[in-house]
Amino acid sequence: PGAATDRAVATAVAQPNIALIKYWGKRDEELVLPRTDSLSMTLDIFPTTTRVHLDRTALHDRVALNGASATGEALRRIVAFLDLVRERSGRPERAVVDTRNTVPTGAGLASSASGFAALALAATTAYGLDLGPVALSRLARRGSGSASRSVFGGFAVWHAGHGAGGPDGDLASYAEPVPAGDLDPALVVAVVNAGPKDVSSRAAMRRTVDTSPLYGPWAASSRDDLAAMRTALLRADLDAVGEIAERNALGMHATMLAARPAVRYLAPASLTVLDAVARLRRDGVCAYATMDAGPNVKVLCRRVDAERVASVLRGAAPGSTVHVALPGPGARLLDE
Ligand code: 2P0
Repeated sequence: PGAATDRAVATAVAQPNIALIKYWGKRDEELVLPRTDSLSMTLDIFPTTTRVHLDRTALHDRVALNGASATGEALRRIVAFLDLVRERSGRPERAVVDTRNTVPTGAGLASSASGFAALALAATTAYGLDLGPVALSRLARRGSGSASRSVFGGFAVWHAGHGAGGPDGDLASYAEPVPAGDLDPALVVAVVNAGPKDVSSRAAMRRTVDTSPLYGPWAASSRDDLAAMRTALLRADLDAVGEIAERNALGMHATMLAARPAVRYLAPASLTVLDAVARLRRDGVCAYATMDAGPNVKVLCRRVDAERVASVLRGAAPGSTVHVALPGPGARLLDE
């Protein structure tokens, strides 16, 4: 162990990503292997900052989320992730984790993506592992699937990989940057409700895969959407990017609505925002919506139109909070 390893402390920052081609459905729950490839844009807003330090004398990990002790499922997932890092590093120490989100947790705003990307980088560094970005992405995936993409800035594709599970499945499933042309996009985030969701995305995607007759057709069309999306990104054709993203997201929500019982994240205010986006398009503005496991709506548009789009959305859904995001950086370390 060198000096860096002996320090046994690290702080990392990561930002959420919003998928333009969605991840919805696992083929292996334990390894977090998805059924389809997905593609996202990492945002420049809502950072999560996570500090990990090793405590040689502690018998248990201690985790603070926004200053409060983590308990239950949140604690269990973080400890399970630290166990993976301990196994790989061969260091048995327990850790003290302090993580701060600037985004509402569990509201479909990708807090688990920024959270596990930041934790993966801080924890591997504190435990003396020096993983490259692809290996880091593969590890972050084990915490939360979408975290694999927040390791990278800009646009990233997460490969579903191949194989049912096991070491081969694990090795082949990671994210990497996607080549894009000269796009100048913004994502306008309309937070219509910042409260936590009733059904976790983990449970909702399981129910969708198990019971929705629309799941198979959506997964098949999502493969075509991904190929078309790669072409649209290379051509920097924002209208095509938006059109593909919107149909992929609404298709994903259709699979959930057809699940038994249905999972419905769309709220009345979500539909109001979707109507406003359709009106913007009729007025000649390039604007397309995407939605995740929550009622909030994210609108892809040109950077020059972002303030106009934001003010239209504020007017359409007066109770909402609207943020403008640009493509942001991947996970990085802060100086201690
Ligand atoms: C996505 N979502 O691609 C999709 C679209 C929500 C809707 O990734 O079970 O928190 O931890 O792997 O990553 C949310 O799912 O789920 C998500 P787990 P995760 O962004």
